[in-house]
Amino acid sequence: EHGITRPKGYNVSFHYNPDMEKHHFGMTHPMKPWRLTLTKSLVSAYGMNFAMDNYTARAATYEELTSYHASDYVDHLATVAPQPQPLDVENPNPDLKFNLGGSDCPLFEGLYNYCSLSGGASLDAARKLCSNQSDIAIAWGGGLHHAKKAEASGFCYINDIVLGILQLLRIHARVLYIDIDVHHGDGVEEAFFSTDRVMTVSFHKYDPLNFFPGTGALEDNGPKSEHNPGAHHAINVPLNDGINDEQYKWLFETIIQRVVDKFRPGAIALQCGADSLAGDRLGKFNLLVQGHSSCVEFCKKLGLPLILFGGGGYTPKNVARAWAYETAIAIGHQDDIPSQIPIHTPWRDRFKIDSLLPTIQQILGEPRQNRNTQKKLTEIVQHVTEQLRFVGA
Ligand code: ZLV
Ligand code: CA
Ligand code: ZN
Repeated sequence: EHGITRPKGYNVSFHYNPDMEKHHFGMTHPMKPWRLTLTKSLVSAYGMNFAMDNYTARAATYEELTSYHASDYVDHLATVAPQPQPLDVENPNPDLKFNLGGSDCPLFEGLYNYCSLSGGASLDAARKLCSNQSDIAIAWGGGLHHAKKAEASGFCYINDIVLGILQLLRIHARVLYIDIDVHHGDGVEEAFFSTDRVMTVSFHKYDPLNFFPGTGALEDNGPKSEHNPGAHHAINVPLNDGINDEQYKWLFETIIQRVVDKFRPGAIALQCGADSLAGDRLGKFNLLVQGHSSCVEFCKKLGLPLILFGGGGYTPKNVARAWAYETAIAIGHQDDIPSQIPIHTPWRDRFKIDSLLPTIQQILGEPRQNRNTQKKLTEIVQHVTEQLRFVGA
């Protein structure tokens, strides 16, 4: 007996397609679709599937993909031949059409299928919220926030988040987008740059010359022209290496509460990129699953329709822990699931440590130096508060 029961009068849907993991970006590429299998295996081992509606996501159609993306770009994605692996060492980034085929966005076998499955899951999740069949809809295979209208970028080809938000905008006057991936959510910010119906808030490491994508400064808040409705509707929270749970939770809750009070969204889209966790292969923060997931818990408590997307996350065992624990929060079982990874979990040995919520010492030994001062964090909150004076709903 697992004891994981369905929350009464509250519906959570889980949108996933196991075919996503059949796709490989290449041996040395940090993006590992297999992390989704590891996540699903942990979610199932805890018996969480008994407390949710589980859907095998379908592939998004051409018409759905072109509801945001340029048709010549989608046509190219659908027909382009996979490039030989590995890349030519002499010329790793040859003439890139739509930024495809370089080392960040390789052309692998089945790419179009992979993109359509990620988009299909996010669209299904958004539609479950629109039809009131779900209170929280989860799409861990989505969250690919760098993809542009006619260009691939940073491991992202199709912006499933934009597709999902466009669905939410059919029902809701205003949608709040929040992004806790360690990278700036530039693609989503750009898509809704000129509208006051979507407010975007990204928390990220900001180091323009050394960290991808280099955008997302505190002062970048949307179009500079006051006549453009999108002015003041982009919020950026630039951070340095080593931020901890306590600081992140304080920043997140202070900023999001003020944003919600002023903007009054009808729904929230939360990108839960797990590369902001301590021990990530690309990220350099000191967040534990507890700090990361406190963002999900806070958003849930706001009581608005909520869609949870995946995103980055390059140490699969940590990604699976975070997204499984965040699934537990969605169904309200975070306090009654065992703190040990269940013994029958497939690939249990991949987790290395038995605990679902390891300490910073277990993950890193010594935590990374924290380069965020309280003074800087206070300045950020002050700047955001000033921006919000221009936002009224
Ligand atoms: O987590 O990449 O730095 C959402 C997400 O936000 C770059 N790319 C660009 C700019 C110059 N290039 C470097 C090219 C690197 C190509 C291969 C790697 C291979 C091994 C290890 C690390 C990387 C890598 N690439 C690290 N950072 C990059 C970024 C892209 C980051 C995308 C984050 C995506 C899913
Ligand atoms: Ca972010
Ligand atoms: Zn990322």
